[in-house]
Amino acid sequence: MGYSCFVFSAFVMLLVASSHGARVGLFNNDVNHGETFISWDDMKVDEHKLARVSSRVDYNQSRIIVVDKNGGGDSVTVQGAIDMVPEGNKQRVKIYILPGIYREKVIVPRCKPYISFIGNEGLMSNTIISWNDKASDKDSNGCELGTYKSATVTIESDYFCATDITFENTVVAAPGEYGMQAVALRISGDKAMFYKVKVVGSQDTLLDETGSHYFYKCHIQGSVDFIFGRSRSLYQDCVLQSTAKRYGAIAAHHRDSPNDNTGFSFVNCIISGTGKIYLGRAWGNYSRAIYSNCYFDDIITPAGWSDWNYPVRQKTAVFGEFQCRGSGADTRGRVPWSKKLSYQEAKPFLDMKFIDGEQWLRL
Ligand SMILES: *[C@@H]1O[C@H](CO)[C@@H](O)[C@H](O)[C@H]1NC(C)=O
Ligand SMILES: CC(=O)N[C@H]1CO[C@H](CO)[C@@H](O)[C@@H]1O
Repeated sequence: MGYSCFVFSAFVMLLVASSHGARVGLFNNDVNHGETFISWDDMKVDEHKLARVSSRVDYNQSRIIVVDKNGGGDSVTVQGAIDMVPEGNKQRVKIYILPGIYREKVIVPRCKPYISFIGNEGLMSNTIISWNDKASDKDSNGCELGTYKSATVTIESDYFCATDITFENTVVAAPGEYGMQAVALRISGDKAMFYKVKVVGSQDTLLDETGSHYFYKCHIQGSVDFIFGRSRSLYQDCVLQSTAKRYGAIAAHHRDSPNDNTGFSFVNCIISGTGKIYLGRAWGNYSRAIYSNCYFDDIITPAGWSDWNYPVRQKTAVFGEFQCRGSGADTRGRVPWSKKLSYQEAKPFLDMKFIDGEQWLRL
């Protein structure tokens, strides 16, 4: 990773030096504000400042890079904007993406922290990053991509945030069909926030891979295991939209030890669409998923939870519901090894403390 990052950024430096000489000065990394947290300012741009290229700095000296597919900004692609950010970046860089469908695969490498993606305020469907790779597609060497590399947008760096934008993978999986896993968003960086972001796919939509993440007022759509990975994440006030035909599942959380602090906590979310679907499937012995104060449409399979055909996991998986409502929330048909939580049991999962938010979120 380090090597490819180095080579890549050396190439970018050349590119920047030749075609954007005047803008190199925008990235004076001498100043480190030490802002090791994410705030609302990081998800806003002062649009008045955008008119003059020479002063594209924003609140707290954040840099702004404008992406306009029609050529009116600093880059016509999202990846082009990321390429302008220096390796080892130490300050917030806001990538402001004008409305349109950006058909590209995007990677924010590990060595570029503090990046924001910002779309049109209040209009998350206007700015769309879209691609259509699936697990069984081949790379240039003829090897199958696999699920992880199918992602349309991959975020490897820490302190990433995004708002008012859609991440999409347009592959539609038919149940049981080989190699149809198709990730729209893959997040492996630590400490990330997604606010009013839409993630649209079918099988394996959102790879919530590793780290602590906060999804607030997001819309996540898919059919099978459409939120999966090893992260510790809070999904608050989100809509989880199932497009499953007969069978599907929302959360496939992967946890191998009772000592891992990871898990998916869904708080005050709405689950709707088509089904029937499982609330979760046990990927790993200690898989953990909790739904609290959520509304479930009549699309939840009565058993609620699956052991992934490993009955041994019934003893150790941590699957719980707390005060959910709606016709899908009737727990009478649930597998006996899932839990109906008391307030005391649910409490650690109910707010940002679950993700140590007080250490890295200032909202
Ligand atoms: C899961 O539990 C089973 C039964 O205890 C054990 O054999 C297996 O090694 C465990 N898997 C992992 C990854 O720890
Ligand atoms: C994130 C951050 O540091 N925000 C600060 C930006 O500057 C304003 C004042 O101009 C502060 O109020 C914010 O806290």
